[in-house]
Amino acid sequence: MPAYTPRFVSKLTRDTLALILAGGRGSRLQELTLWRAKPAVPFGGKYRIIDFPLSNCVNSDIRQVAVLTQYKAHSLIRHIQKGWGFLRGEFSEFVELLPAQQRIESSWYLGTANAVYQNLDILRSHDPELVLVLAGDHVYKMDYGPMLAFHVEHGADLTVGCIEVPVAEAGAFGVMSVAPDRRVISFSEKPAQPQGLPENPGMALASMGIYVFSKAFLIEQLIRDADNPDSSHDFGGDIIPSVIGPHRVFAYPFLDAGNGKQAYWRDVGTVDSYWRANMELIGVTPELNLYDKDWPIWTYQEQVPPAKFIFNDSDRRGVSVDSMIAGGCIISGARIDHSLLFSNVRVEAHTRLDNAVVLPDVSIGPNCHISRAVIDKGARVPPGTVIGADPEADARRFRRTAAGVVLVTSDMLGQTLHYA
Ligand code: ADQ
Ligand code: ADP
Repeated sequence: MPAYTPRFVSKLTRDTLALILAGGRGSRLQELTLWRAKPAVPFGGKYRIIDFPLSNCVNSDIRQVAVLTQYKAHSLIRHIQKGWGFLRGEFSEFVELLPAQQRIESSWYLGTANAVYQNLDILRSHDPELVLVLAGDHVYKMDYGPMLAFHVEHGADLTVGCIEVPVAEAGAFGVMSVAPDRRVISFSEKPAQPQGLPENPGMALASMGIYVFSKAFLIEQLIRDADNPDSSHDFGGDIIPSVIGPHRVFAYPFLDAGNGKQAYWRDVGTVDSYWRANMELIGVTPELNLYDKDWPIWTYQEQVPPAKFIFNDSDRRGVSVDSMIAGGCIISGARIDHSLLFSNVRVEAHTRLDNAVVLPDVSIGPNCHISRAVIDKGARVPPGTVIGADPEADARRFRRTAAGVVLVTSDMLGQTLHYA
């Protein structure tokens, strides 16, 4: 790849508007997205998923960002308003919220392309050179600068970020094939029979759902698509397939800058993948390093006191091993193994947790044993609750996945207060 002067890339990032699509429900996350949009789902002990693409923008020096919201956006909007107001308006930096129901057609966004189309006036008024369209619901660390540079270097109209995924999983993605110069020659959205790569038939080239458009080209395509009565107004389903061939569409491979291998990228679209991605963070050297000072993940978190452990002499509990425990937690005479506790979690005496992901503001009473579970925000787990020992009992009261992860929400515990 050619070497870019820093000024070349920094000029591109300065002239880029990022649009983060954050309107999808993410229904495969089940009750985790009953009261909140998927981008607002808590992740990694103190973040929400949207913090990852937002941090990627800021760390890539893209500081003109609009977030398009729709489904159950209340907690998402509140999080962004509280946590992402630090950009400097006087330098034309902003994170702007664009809720669906306030836009021109006074209707909800249809597909992803329609969401952008409804904001054409805002796009025009910012007048960027390039538009970076991102999904608000993926967990990854990515410097978008090299992708913008790739777009310009290749004289592209549209550049699609891509990764390799096993063919067996590729049906959930847009799947492409590319020429040796990385020009996209075919693209099918969620194909029933995805094509493997010629050099590696077990893997397919999948779209990450992130796109760089030249602004004029994007506007032209959105207007054309809006006039098409047969379109579902979706980038992956409609716009991209229709521009391959007549226009210059390229695939940008998302590789780790350090070792050139496939970089960390997670959809966390199901309860199982959500639980697993959180569990991975506890490992000694997880693929997603949250402690990387070069790529901080920004967020909003209320001011809370340090985590506190109260040792109980009678059964030697009040300890936490192989775990991540956020601020504000109080572990009083309980034992926590290989678990991730978000902020303000209370765990009482003689309780044991292992392989648990516990979202903020949960309280767990005494004498509980909880294993392989996700406990949703604000849940109050009554004394003596056992989760993870009897699959049938778990499935009756809670949601138990095929892989045996149990999701517990306050609704399932009969509590009427929801915490988004
Ligand atoms: P999907 O995973 O199906 O496919 P989609 O439902 O189109 O993704 O959502 C993309 C993003 O837009 C998400 O962040 C979602 O929250 C948001 N979104 C969805 N509908 C919206 C709306 N009406 N208004 C605002 N935001 C909305 C896409 C691509 C595939 C690609 C995968 C990668 O279509 O080609 O492979 O992403 O995950
Ligand atoms: P919090 O207690 O975390 O401040 P809010 O009361 O602000 O939560 O609600 C956050 C989100 O959850 C909102 O989007 C709201 O629509 C949804 N929500 C909470 N409780 C209910 C309810 N009883 N009925 C419908 N929606 C609810």
